This record gives sequence, C-alpha cells and structure tokens, in this order.
Amino acid sequence: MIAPRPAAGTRLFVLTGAGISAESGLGTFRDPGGLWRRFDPMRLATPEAFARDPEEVHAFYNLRRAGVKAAAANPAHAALARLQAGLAAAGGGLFLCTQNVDDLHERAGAGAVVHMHGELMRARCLACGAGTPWETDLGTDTPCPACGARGGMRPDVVWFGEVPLHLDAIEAALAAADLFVAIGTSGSVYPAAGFVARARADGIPTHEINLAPSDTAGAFDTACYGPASRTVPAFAE
Ligand code: BJW
Repeated sequence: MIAPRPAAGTRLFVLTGAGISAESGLGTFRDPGGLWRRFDPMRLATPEAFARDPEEVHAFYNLRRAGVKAAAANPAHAALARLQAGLAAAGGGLFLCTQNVDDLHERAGAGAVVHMHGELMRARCLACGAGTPWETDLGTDTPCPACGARGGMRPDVVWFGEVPLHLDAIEAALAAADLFVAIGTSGSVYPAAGFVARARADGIPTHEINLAPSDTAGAFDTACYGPASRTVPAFAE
C-alpha cells in the first residue's frame, strides 16, 4: 500500500479519535484498560444516566477534566497543526474533525477544530442552554453563570443517544474533500464510523492511521500502523 502525501492544494479531511491522545497519557475507550472496559458507558455517558445519578456522572467527568488539564499535546497533534497551517498557506486546507473532548489539538496550535462529541472544557446550562468555557469541577449545586439557575450545569459533551455536533459543516467538508484520513479511532461509534464509507462512495481516497487495524480497516484504500506520535508526523511531513 502506498500512503498518500497531502500535496499543496489538497483539501484534507482528518477525523481523529482517542488514539491520537493516548501518548499524551489520556486513556482510550475500548483498548485493553480503556475507559469503557473499566466503566459501564450506559451508567456514565447517556442522558438517562445523568438524570438518574448526576453526582456520579459529574465525578467521572471531573476526574477526566483534571486528567486533560494535566496532559500535554504530543508530536501527532503538533504535526497536524503544522500541516493545517502549511496546506492553508498553499491554497488547500485541513478540516480537523475530532471525536475527542480534550483540547490537545488546540493546545498544539490547530485552528477551527470541530469537536463533534463536544468539549470537556465547556459546560452547558440545562435551564437556559448557554454554553461556557469550564475548567473546574461541576456539581449538582453549581450555579449557571448565564442565568443563575442552580444545579443545571452539565458537561458539554455528546452522550450516547444524543445527536453529534456540527454535522452540517462536517457533511459539507467531507463532500468537498479530496483525501480522507482517520487517525486513532476504532470506527465503532456512529455516525463518525460511517464517514469512510461515505468518502469512498464519493470517490475520495481514504487512509487509516492507527496502532492496529480498526473495525472499519477494510473500508480504507491505504493504511499505516504504529503509534500516532511516529506515524502522524511521517504522514504530515
Ligand atoms: C492508537 C494509539 C496510538 C491507541 N496511536 N492509535 C448504528 C448502529 C448501531 C448503533 C448506532 C448506529 N448509529 C448510531 C448508533 C448509536 C451510537 C453508536 O454508535 N453506538 C455504537 C457503540 C454501536 N451513536 C450515538 O449514540 C451517537 N449519536 C447518534 O448516532 O445520534 C443519532 C443521529 C446521528 C446523526 C444524525 C442524526 C441523528 C452519539 C455518540 C456519542 C459518543 N460519545 C462518546 C463519549 C463522549 C464523552 C466522553 O468522552 O465521555 O464519544 S463514546 C466514546 O466513543 C467517545 C469517543 O469520541 C467515541 C469514539 O471512540 P474512539 O475515539 O474511536 O476511541 P476508541 O477507544 O474506541 O478507539 C481508540 C483507537 O485508538 C483504537 O482503534 C486504537 O487502536 C487506537 N490507538 N493507541 C494510534 N498510540
């Protein structure tokens, strides 16, 4: 398999998942030892779970938020940020769509990061809907800074059964792309897992970068396997 090179002028669509942040010390979900191997997602990552036991859900996300704050971007995040700047300067572009709720792409210097599963460093008010940057713990008595309602704040992330964010912009960028690359995602959560099939149906070349073949590996034209801190800079530079 000959890996594609993102030539000047390429309109590149990149989908990232938890694997790109694994070497920053943030656990993935489904690898051995991953979050959903140790915790039941139906107890922690659904609107029903939050309605049933908001304290437990807040405790889980408060721990995760502290972990993200303590982490640092790795060479894979940095290489994508450089590639994004380089392609933009050369008349192309890199649409960076992440399923990750961490902010490591931004901290590495990437711009316009599309967080389709939301952001851990933001909170949303259940009373008035206002979203706001959030770096500290949330609790059931946390007041909403926008409207003053008590106990209505939730992590601004997308749980199972909720509709992912920015789908119109994602759809448009995917349709306009001339190369689709998925990095560090297991391809097990929809709708993101369906992007590769969509790209292929439109005749767009598809490339997988992962530690090991993902659930959707067979749908990619080309692939490169190894840790993201090595494989992403090799692809990008
Ligand atoms: C490395 C590495 C290294 C490791 N270097 N690589 C069709 C069929 C069946 C069910 C459904 C369906 N369509 C929808 C559903 C329901 C559901 C779903 O997909 N369920 C599946 C489990 C079957 N989907 C939803 O509910 C979604 N909503 C929805 O579909 O709404 C309907 C709708 C859609 C569109 C239009 C209109 C309506 C919402 C999904 C929300 C997912 N939320 C979570 C939690 C976010 C908050 C939080 O962080 O707690 O998002 S779940 C979790 O999974 C998180 C992730 O973003 C997501 C994906 O995980 P990811 O990133 O792929 O991580 P892993 O762990 O799975 O994989 C890591 C990969 O990294 C592995 O491949 C490793 O090899 C690799 N790796 N180290 C490179 N060093």
